[in-house]
Amino acid sequence: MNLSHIPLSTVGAKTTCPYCGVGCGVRASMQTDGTIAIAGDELHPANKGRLCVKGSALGETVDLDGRLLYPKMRDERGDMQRVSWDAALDKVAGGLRSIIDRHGPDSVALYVSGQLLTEDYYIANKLMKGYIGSANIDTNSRLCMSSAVAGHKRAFGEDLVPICYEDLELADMVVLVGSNTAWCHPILFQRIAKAKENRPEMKLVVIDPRRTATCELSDMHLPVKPGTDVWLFNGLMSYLAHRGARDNAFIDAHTTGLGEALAIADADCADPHEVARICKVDVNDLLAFYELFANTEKVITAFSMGVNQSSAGTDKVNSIINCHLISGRIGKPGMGPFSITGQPNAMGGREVGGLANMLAAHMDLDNALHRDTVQTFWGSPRMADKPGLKAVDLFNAIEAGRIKAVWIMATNPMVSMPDANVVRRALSKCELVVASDIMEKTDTNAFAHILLPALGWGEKDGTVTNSERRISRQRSFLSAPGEARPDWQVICDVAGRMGYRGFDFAGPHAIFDEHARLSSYRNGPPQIDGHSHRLFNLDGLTGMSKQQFDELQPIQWPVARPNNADGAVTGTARLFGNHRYSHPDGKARFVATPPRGPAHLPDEEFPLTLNTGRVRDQWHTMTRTGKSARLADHVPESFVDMHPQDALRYGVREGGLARITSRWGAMVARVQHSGGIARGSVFVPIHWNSQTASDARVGALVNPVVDPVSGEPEFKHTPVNIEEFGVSWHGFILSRKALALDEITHWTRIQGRDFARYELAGRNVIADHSAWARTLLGVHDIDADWLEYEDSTAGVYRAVHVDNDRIDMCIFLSKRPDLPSRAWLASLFDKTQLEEADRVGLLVGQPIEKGADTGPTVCSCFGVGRNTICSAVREQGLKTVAEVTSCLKAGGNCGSCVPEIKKLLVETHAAETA
Ligand SMILES: Nc1nc2c(c(=O)[nH]1)N[C@H]1C(S)=C(S)[C@@H](COP(=O)(O)OP(=O)(O)OC[C@H]3O[C@@H](n4cnc5c(=O)[nH]c(N)nc54)[C@H](O)[C@@H]3O)O[C@H]1N2
Ligand SMILES: Nc1nc2c(c(=O)[nH]1)N[C@H]1C(S)=C(S)[C@@H](COP(=O)(O)OP(=O)(O)OC[C@H]3O[C@@H](n4cnc5c(=O)[nH]c(N)nc54)[C@H](O)[C@@H]3O)O[C@H]1N2
Ligand code: SF4
Ligand SMILES: [Mo]
Repeated sequence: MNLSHIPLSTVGAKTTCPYCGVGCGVRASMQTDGTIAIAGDELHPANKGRLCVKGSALGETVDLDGRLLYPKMRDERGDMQRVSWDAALDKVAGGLRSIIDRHGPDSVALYVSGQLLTEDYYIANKLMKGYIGSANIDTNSRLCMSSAVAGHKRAFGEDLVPICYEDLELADMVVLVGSNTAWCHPILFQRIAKAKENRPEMKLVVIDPRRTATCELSDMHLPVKPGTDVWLFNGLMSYLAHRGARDNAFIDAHTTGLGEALAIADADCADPHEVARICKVDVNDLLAFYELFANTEKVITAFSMGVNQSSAGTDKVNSIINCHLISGRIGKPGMGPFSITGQPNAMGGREVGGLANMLAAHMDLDNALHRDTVQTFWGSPRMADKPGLKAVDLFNAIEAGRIKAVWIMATNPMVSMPDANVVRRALSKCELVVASDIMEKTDTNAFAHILLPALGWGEKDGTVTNSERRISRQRSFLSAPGEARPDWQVICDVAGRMGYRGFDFAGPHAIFDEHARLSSYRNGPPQIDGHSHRLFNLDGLTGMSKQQFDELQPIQWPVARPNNADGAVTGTARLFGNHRYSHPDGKARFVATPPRGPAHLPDEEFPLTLNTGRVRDQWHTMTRTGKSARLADHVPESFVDMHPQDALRYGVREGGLARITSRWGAMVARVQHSGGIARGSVFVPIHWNSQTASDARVGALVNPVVDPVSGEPEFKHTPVNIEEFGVSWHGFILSRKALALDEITHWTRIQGRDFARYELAGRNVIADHSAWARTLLGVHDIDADWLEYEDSTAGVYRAVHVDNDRIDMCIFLSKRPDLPSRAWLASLFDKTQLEEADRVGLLVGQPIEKGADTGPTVCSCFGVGRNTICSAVREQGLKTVAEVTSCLKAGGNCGSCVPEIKKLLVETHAAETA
């Protein structure tokens, strides 16, 4: 690990995890060997000391390998050259200015991210909307939370999340809709699991077309047909309305719109049998769910991407909220709808108005009073007066030449956008592409004219807001590497060079102060002239000194100004306790949600539905998690998960490669049968891209159709076809030195502890294996310690290069994908000296010693493999996860693998009794 040129600024810090929206508190401290120890912060209310495996591995991802450390600019030959900050900033500011002068403010755009800090985000939004005077700033949150935002605004009049995490523990029933919480929000899931352990009568229901790890602890799993959630929740609303579960007093006093919404729900969904047929779930299960919901007062319906990422995403959100409104289950402890946010600062971005259709501080672009409020507060020369382009339209506009400059910050659209090849075409012809990133080589950076190095986690300093509206500090504990700078500062410098005033800030604390002051500016009862009422209000956090900001403890907004003697501010755990919503009449709205399915259904040409999502140990496009060997093992390669009968039907085989195609693009992945997927659907993870694999960018296939209200793309339902990806050989390499494998038909690079692993497959015929392997690995010395074995009839070839008795590289090739265990071979790289038995094993292709093959990793924290767990279960008769943990440690740290251990226990016992 290359940590050497990070001068360590302090001994460590209390900070916040930069991954998911749970927003766990982290303690980072320096070790004497220069590495960083990571632990959960016991005092942080979100996680109370726990961390999931991604959080625990943070110390392995802050090295400088691959970092973008200096500004760079493309020269005439197309090569990136290091330049000074002055040159880069002049070029960005000059480029934007000249394009604006020629084509107007709407010809430039910013595309930003929920992984920016609130302070960065605030500045980006201010520059674009108040100074450039265009609302062409959108964010990857469009791909993520925008349906939830739109649903909240329709129902509550403002983007408000009513509940707090503690409510999940107080609930008697938690419904998880389109959320693989066990893998994507592991600490929240553990809090739910713990509550259920304490109160086994608490019910957990999962609504997801796939049987995910989250289902392992649930009481009920409804495997809905993809895209049918609105039918299911309309059916629930109708059931609640007619089975005595409606709260008429609440409805009459605090809501409007029930009549129309209920009429729509009743029209198509009053008959549970019909709903069950459409949703393809067992009608008894559906009725059991409806009954349970009707009879449980304290119920939380938590949802994430299976709901939001749909062409009916906003209606899905409102169909859920409708059920809480009709039963009056909102605004009290232990109940309410709950949008689980994805990114660490998805919420902060919404607070500063980082979406193209929002303003700042929860004000709206299409509201003249709001525009005046913000412009007056900023004292800005102009103000965008119409919504800007949303992500998909924004990249289309770049392709069409209407937008001529784009500045991309902390997001990787070449991988994460739907129909991602549009991004390639758009960026290739865009006059000015600026990218701010922490890494040098990403699929998006390949198209940039100017690269600006940003400070990353551990170096940058500011605030983020988690799913429960809790603002926490991310604190720096590493000083800036190379010439990297915080994003806010770079934007301010560009703004200054464009001639704008209003961007002089002494630091993040000063920006936060301005943001907090804006939130309370003219924010009062609407009866006061010129005021509007917004619940988002940080009045109590205004006027903090730098020291107070540095010491800020996690706090949930709204934060009122203290009226107590000691001046201590307190946040707000729950909203709507007073049943006042942000619509002008103070009431919540039922929204009619006529059900509709995915925009495009499978047909003859594209007969399967592609669902995409996340795996447990990787984060998005892998620029950070991809660096950790511990995180690489759980799911090393991209895959396409499908039903075995579909595999038979489409001529693909488990373990083999398949090519998946849609109307928009194609990719290659390895076929897998997890057992959790229904016929007709396939699932592919979103993480792999051109930096980590030859052809695994699933975004290229995804239908770019969007929800008409939110503009969020339909990432979960694209019609696709699948066929065998024929190759003549399979293989892999483990190597201490990096290799360039562009010539190979199919490859994936996987980070190992002290080596890189490459999974390979080729279409070429290898005439002379030995010569071919030596050339590929660069072992030309005929005296090298080079062991090899060949069985040409079986098409099997193995070679090992040993250097000073240590294994240096090995290559295994075979006609079939049944190659030796990588886990066992990887363990040989830890040895300073190979033993004779190892050398024999290497040539035989399996360990000589019993138990040496631990199998694929299940517990990443302690590196415990599947084989180890299964044999311990068998040999020692282990019955529970706790017994497995006490025997092998597996599952005893972050707990992310507990659902999988549970599954292994069931499978192993089933195999034994069979
Ligand atoms: N490990 C890990 N954790 C992460 C991230 C990561 O990259 N890796 N990213 C973070 C971010 S930004 C986000 S947004 C969250 C996402 O967190 P989640 O939303 O939990 O994750 P996904 O895997 O995208 O999708 C959730 C589930 O939706 C299901 N689904 C698909 N279609 C439908 C449908 O029509 N109806 C229903 N009910 N369900 C459906 C999928 O089968 C999938 O299991 O995770 C955050 N946490
Ligand atoms: N098919 C499919 N596609 C999807 C989804 C899906 O479910 N299916 N989910 C969507 C969702 S919910 C999301 S949130 C997106 C996520 O997609 P992206 O935002 O594109 O993915 P990341 O890999 O998180 O990209 C973050 C980039 O910022 C860089 N970075 C990290 N820290 C900093 C920093 O402090 N400053 C700067 N300037 N750069 C930094 C990283 O190196 C990386 O290049 O993907 C979306 N795309
Ligand atoms: S659950 Fe894991 S990834 Fe999410 S914030 Fe906590 S430690 Fe980070
Ligand atoms: Mo997300």
